[in-house]
Amino acid sequence: MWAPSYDMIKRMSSVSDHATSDRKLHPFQTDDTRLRPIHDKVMAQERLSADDALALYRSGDILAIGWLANHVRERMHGDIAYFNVNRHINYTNVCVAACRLCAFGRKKDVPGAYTMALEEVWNTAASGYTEAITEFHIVGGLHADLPFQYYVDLIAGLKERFPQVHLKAFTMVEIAFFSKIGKMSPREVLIKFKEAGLDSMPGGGAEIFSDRIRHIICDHKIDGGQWLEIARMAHEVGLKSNATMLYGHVENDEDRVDHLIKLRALQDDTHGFQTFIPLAFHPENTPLQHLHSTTGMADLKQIAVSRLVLDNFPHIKSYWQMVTPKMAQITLRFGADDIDGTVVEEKIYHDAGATTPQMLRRQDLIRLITEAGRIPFERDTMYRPVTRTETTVTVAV
Ligand code: V47
Repeated sequence: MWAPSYDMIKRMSSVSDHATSDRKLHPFQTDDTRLRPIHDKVMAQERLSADDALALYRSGDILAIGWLANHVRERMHGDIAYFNVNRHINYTNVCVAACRLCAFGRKKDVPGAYTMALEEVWNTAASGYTEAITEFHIVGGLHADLPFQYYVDLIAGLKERFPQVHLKAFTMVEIAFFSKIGKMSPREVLIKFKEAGLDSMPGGGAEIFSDRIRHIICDHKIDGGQWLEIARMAHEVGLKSNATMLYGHVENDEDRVDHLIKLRALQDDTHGFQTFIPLAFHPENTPLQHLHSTTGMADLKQIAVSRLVLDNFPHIKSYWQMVTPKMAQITLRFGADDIDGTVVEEKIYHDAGATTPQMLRRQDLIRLITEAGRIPFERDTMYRPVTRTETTVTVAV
């Protein structure tokens, strides 16, 4: 995987007025004695335990936790903050699963249900943004009637029409579903998609691995063990993926710790995860709409704890659509090194009441990052640098 060298990070840091890499580390301060041994481990680059993770969740000293996460983030990435120019495509919202966490899925034939013909997928891919896109992020509902070939053609057709664009498509949950429809193993499905042009996979559908919580929020989805098993297979067949965690609903601290530790263990085995993305639950228009939205404190802490516990994940993404652009900007000082991309069209959170804009322009992302005192780094999906001139876009390989 391409990654900026330490020298490159230093060089880039020294060209920004806002960047702060050369400053002296200000001292760690806390009045929470539970954080002292965690500080010592972080400085010694020792792995944090599940108990350490619990202590972090239970501490109110957000500035001390942020200090620690920021220290690790700067050790890994200096002042660089990544973003990309991408477009989301949700090919259908028809879904057999009826998850309580979701406001996006619809039963077939109800008002608002849609399924794109392949021609519409091509048109959507080409619409809505003037700058060259480097990634399509493609996910959809679990549609009982679409044939397996639809998905193969969708990938192959996009690759043929947009050969320069990286195709990051289908969650582990979709792969499990397609394997039933196509009557083949998940591994065979992954290989078929890879042959058709699939480049990597997004991190969705992981939710929270705990069975107790999955029964409440998404009882028709594959279980946590199956999600991890399919992620392992994807990595084994040579597909990188992301991982997510949905937080801020009915889970507790232990459930979140369990989720992070399971991801970390799989990553030790495969090194196939690129980025971890904590997703703040949006309750509106879901069967769980009596729950509250997450608070700023919970969002900041989740990013920071993720950075500290997932020591083997290269990147922690603060998805601006989820936590708002303003909060995503602040998280760049609390452990996040990536704020995702232009997105262009977002349906999953907007159906669940998100009030964020549908898209940000490349310039907006750059401004958010620069004003956070970080160095904007346009990446492709594999974190390689993207350079643009007036007429071309080039990815360094
Ligand atoms: O899996 C669904 C979540 C996920 C709601 O890999 C909800 O780069 C909050 O995975 N409130 C899909 N969350 C989005 C996703 C993602 C997004 C951006 C980047 C990447 C990446 C992945 O959204 C679902 C589910 O966990 N979700 N409904 C809701 N009401």
